Amino acid sequence: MERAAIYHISEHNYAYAVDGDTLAVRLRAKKNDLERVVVHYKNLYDHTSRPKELSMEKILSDGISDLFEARIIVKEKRFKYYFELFSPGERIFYTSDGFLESVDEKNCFFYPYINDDDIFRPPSWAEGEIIYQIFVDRFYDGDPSNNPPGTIPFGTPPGRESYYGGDLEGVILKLDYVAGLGAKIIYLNPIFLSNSYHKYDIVDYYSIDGTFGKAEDLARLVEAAHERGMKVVLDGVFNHCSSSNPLFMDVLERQSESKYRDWFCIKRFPIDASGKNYDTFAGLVPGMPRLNTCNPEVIRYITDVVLHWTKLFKLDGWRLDVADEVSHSLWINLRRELKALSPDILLIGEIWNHSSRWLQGREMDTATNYKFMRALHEFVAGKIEAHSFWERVSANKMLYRSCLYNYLVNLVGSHDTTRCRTILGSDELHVLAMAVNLAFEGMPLIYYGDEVCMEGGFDPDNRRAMKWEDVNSDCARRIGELSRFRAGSIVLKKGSITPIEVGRRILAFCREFEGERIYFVANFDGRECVLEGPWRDAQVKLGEGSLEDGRLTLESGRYVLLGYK
Ligand code: ARE
Repeated sequence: MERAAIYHISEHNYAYAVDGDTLAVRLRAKKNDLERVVVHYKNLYDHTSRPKELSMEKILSDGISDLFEARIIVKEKRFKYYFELFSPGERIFYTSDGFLESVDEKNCFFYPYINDDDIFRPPSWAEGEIIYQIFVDRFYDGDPSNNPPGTIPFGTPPGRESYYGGDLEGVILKLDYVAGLGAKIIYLNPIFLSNSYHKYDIVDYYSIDGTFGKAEDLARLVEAAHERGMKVVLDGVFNHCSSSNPLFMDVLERQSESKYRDWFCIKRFPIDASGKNYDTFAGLVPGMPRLNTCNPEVIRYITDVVLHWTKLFKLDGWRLDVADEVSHSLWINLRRELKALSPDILLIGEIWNHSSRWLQGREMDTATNYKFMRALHEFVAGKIEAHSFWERVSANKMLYRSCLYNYLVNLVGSHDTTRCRTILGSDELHVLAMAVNLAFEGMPLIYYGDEVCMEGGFDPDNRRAMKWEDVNSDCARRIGELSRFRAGSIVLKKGSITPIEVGRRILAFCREFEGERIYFVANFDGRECVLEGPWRDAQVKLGEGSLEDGRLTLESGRYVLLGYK
């Protein structure tokens, strides 16, 4: 037994409350080292009865380790527990005092008490649902009267400060199109008053930018979305504001005499708008002075902004910009007050790397899963094979609580990345990548235009105006039929996922929910494949494969969904 590889700690993602009396416990070990893991557990204050025991399930395996999980129930909500590990020819107890041949109660791990606010549940309405991301200026110009001077026509290549006239009225007019994709959630890039086209530098948090419309337009948009059973998520940019925001302008004018001097990250005075002596977004953009999100006054101000818009328009969620640089104290306060107002609101953190620090139940409900995007792009581009893709996915999942697996926001691209279609180089590969995401566990995000195979290089070219002329293309048809299927499938939205390794360039997995199974198989192999798998007596539900005597014939560049009844 490789004891040095054995790991458990009674907190974070290794011991977490899943219900008032139910604790999930996890143990990590070297891959294939342990034959069995048993957890012995009982009420912390029970000093007489024998502990209960439960075999732990191996839930994940990456290239080097296995992760075991079990859910133990103690009605008194107070837990003490230890593990019994079995490998060929060896059995040992693993306790808070290390490896022991025999266990005394004082050696146990302890989880003293499950308080209600220890239980972390993202809002159930969002589980597995499709998010459609709209960069408003580039989507549809529903009201030309609000177009700023110099607005350019759709189809013109974007510059660094281009305006196309897209607006909230345009989103309203295209709601049926978005609903037709099966998207439950509409995520709008920033819409508050800003001097830039992208509006990630807010001048006034209490005004809708006039080039997008008025507050009543947002009200109509939310109402129209709700009438279609859809939800609206706004983009909250609170890590920084614009250097033209009156809050910062006051500091520029009054310097250290300003009452807002501690609302920003000022290194020393004097400061000037060139970025001298103050911190900014990424430390690189003078026009985006960083807010001091540890300051209680800033926390109050931002929390009030979010409460204001949420209450006014019955918003369903917020995507929180640069979430990993804003203080935890701000997010903790914001979640507490926002969930008190609207318990089912969805909080999505924009985080590009490992994000479980923000997913402990006191801050975000979920986060962008760019690690999934990178693994998928590398697989599709042939840089890694299927086995490595699954190892990357599993290693990433080990960092998160199981309750998050159908909530992580999986994406093939966004307004911050080169378009997926451009990275992968062909409609065929792009459609397959979109199909993988739409069949995968998690909340699949469709960045506007990706569903019609739009191209685009790095920012700003990845924000070209929507190509409405392509919405009836073959690419759009194939992606649309799968997104609609997913939207109607409880298995794809709420099911588990199990990799099926049937080829180096084949991505295949089983989705299962309450006994119902759907298999997804995508052929990236460059040639037709005939594949044997666990789908023996299934039928083709969607896609372009054929199944005979359990053998699946799938052309290269095609995917298939297999299922029963
Ligand atoms: C644009 C150009 C820049 C140029 C700048 C000049 O992209 O190259 O220097 O203009 O002004 C917004 C606009 C961008 C604009 C940017 C700065 O949308 O067009 O840049 O403001 O003015 C990191 C952050 C992540 C952030 C990305 C961009 O962690 O939060 O960088 N994403 C959000 C929004 C952006 C927005 C901002 C933040 C600023 O989604 O749209 O940009 O509010 C690795 C790192 C990540 C890093 C990622 C991308 O993966 O691990 O941390 O993300 O690369 O750089």
